[in-house]
Parts: sequence; C-alpha cells; structure tokens
Amino acid sequence: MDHKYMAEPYKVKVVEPIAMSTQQERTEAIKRAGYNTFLLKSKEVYIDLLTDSGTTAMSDNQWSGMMIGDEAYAGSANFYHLEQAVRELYGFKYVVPTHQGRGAENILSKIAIKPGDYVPGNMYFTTTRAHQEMAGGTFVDIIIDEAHDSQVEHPFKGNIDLKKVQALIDRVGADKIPYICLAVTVNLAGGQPVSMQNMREVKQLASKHGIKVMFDATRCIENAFFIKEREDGYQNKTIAEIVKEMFSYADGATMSGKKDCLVNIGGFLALNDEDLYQKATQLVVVYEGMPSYGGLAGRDMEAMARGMYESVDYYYIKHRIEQVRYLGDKLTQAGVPIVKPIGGHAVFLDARAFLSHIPQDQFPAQMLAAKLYEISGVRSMERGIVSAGRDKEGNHYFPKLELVRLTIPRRVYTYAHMDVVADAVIELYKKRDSIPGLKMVYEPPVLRFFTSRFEPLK
Ligand code: PLI
Repeated sequence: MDHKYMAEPYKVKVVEPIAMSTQQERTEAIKRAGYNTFLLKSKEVYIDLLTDSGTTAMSDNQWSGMMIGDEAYAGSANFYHLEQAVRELYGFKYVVPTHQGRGAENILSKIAIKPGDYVPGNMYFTTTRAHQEMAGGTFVDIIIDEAHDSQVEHPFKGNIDLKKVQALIDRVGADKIPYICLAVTVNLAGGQPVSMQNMREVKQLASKHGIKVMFDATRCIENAFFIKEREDGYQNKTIAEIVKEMFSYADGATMSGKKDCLVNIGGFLALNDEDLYQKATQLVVVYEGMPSYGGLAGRDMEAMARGMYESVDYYYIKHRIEQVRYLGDKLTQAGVPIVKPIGGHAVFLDARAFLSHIPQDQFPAQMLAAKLYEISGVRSMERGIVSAGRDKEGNHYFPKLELVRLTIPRRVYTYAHMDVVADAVIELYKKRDSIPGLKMVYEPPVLRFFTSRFEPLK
C-alpha cells in the first residue's frame, strides 16, 4: 500500500524524556529570555524546532563508530575514513576537518577573499556572510527574484540568476570575484533547492571568467532528493549519483556536518585545488587543530563518515522530506501563511502575512516565535529582520522575507509531534490580532539574533 507520507524508516532503541511545562512557567521563561527563543533553556522546551543543526539522532551504527575513535593527535584512522567518504561520495580530492561549518567558512574566506572583493551568493546565510565581510568582502545576492516572494511556487527557488552574475562581472570585473558561493539548499529562502541544470550553467559561466564555484554543501542530500523528484532525467538515478554529479560542478565546498552528515558536531572544507588546500592547512592549525583532526575528536570524525554513507539512503531522505511536508500541508490546509513550496529542512511561517498589523521594525517574526513558545512549548527561530542584521552604515537590513522557521531535526520527532505543532500554530493564527510588536532592548554588534533581547510594546 502506498501512503502519502512515508512512516519512519527506523525504530526507537533509546528514548530521551522531554520536559512538560505549564503556560504560566513558559510566560515567565520567555520573558526572562528577553523574547528570544535562543535564550531559553532546552529543559523549558517541549518540542524543539529551533534548528536542525546538531540535533540529529545518530544511528546505532554511528554510536558504535564512536567506540573506535582513534584519539591520536596526528594521523587518526578516523580522519582517513572521513577523507575516504568525502572522496567517494562528494568527489573532492582534499578535506580539512573543522569543528563545524563556520570553521570551514572562516578558513575559506581568509584564504580566498581579499579586501575589496565581491562574493556573490544565492541569498545570504548569517555566518557565511559574516566571515565574508570580516575578510573584507562584500556579499552580493544573485538568487532568482522568485526566492524573495514567499508565495511564488517554483521547483528550484534556490537557483542563481545568471544575468545577475554577468551584471556583477561587468560592473566590478572578474578579478574582484574570488568565487561564487552556491548553497544547496538555500536555508533562508525556505530550504529551497537548486537544479542540476543551474549548477552546470553557473559552473560554465564562472569557468569562462576564471572564477571558482564554492558550494555551501550543508543540506546537499535534501537538494539531491528534490532533483530526483523534480528534474527531468534524474528520476532513475540514485541519491549518491545525484550528489556526485552536483559536486562535479564545484571547486570546493564548506560543510556543516551538523545537518546532512547526521552528526551533533563537525564540519569540513573540501577542495580540489592543491594550492588552496596548502593554504587551508596553514590556517587550520591556527584556528582549529592539526589538518588531520581540525577541532574534532577521532570519534566525531568516525560518526560523520558513517553518517555521510547513511545520508544517501533513499528511504532516509524520502521520509525526512515527507515529514516536513506533512507539517506544511497541515498548516496550508488551515489557511496559515507559509513559504511555498515547502522546503527541505523546515516549514517557514510567513510572519509578515501572519502578523500583518505589526511593522517589520517591530520584529513580527521574533514575536511570533516567542508567542508560539508561550502557548505550546514549541520552540522555533526568527529568520527575518533580526537575523538579517545591519548594513555597514548601521541601518537595519529590511529583508523581504520575515519568517519563523519550524525546523525539523533529523530522525528525532514523529508525526504525532508534527500534529501537536500544527495545532499550536493554528490556534495562534486564530488569535493573531491580539499579538503586539516588540522593541529591542539589547543588541550585540554581530550575529545579533543569537543574544539580542526584547520587550513587548504596549
Ligand atoms: O552551524 P555551523 O557552523 O555548523 O554551519 C553554518 C551554516 C552554514 N551554512 C548554512 C546554509 C547553514 O544553515 C549553517 C548553519 N545553520 C544553522 C545553525 C541553522 O540553524 O540553520
């Protein structure tokens, strides 16, 4: 029998109880946390959809791999397993492990970007752009226009607009563009994928001008599933074959292993160019550790290598995408405004439409996330004006997308949990008119969303 949504392709071997709380306790908790869900204690949370980063449930196979961690300072056996997985599955020659994705972003930005350079990317990601800017670069958004409209249905809404790339080359010159940063999938657009055809064309255009293409590989497996589902010619290819072809259009990649490598910590920088690899090994020893562990224990590298092989299993990724879709479909049926189409790792509430009475500089998505927690114990994350930060002149960026992300950890929650989340959001939607805006009362200078604090407006 064929079900619309696939049941879990795993069974439960270990359980972790979750804390229950009363609405009064949650009202106090979110006030104490300055209306910032990042500042809640996890024990105050019932269903934790803050992020899919590092929140994965590892498999019995990965846990058993942890026991054969080779904790040598240099030349750990687990590094060679990781290197083998990266070569076999992604096709890159060199790998530099890092403690997580931003460790790889730091090294890549420092070795590739010079002050005054421009770094085009398919929508910004917070840490990625911060490292590019700290290296003296200017980020330029080259994603297709459709990605900035939450209601446009497009099968590959993460695609790069080649005309925007060409316009940037014409404006600043190819020698000011060290690389194009191509993210698969695009997190802040709603977990939207990039088509294989687009990757191929971006690589062709970049090569013509001597520009490199660096992938943000963080959710590459989710992207591969969408290609199999939506792009002509890929229906009969395996996820592994699709992933391999995707990376054939890249000169390198940064990876947050905490997402599609199915681990709680870890990441790497993968490269083909020997010269860049040499430079990366010179920096990794300063910021992370030896090039054969880069901020990770041997056991962490083993878990990541094993997770990479598990991640290309068709049934694993089919279930993951369908579980996210199940939640999104329920919300759509109830009329709740969400980003369409439903992406890979999360359902994104459109806070601009949900709380249309709150102006963007009164932080509607921030308040929506706080209120959802208060009524239900479900923790989500603001992905709007607070996450976007300020420009070099100190003004808020006003992103078109003002979103709340309900991010689904991998292999952690069931469909019953998704029902609870959907019911809570629908209840809140009915009460939306009574929700006020916020004012910011503490703001750190970079990556402000992590620790900023707010108070409700009267
Ligand atoms: O959290 P890191 O340092 O392992 O990875 C940084 C990072 C890079 N690229 C993309 C697309 C990400 O989504 C990403 C991290 N994302 C987080 C933490 C998230 O909650 O989405």
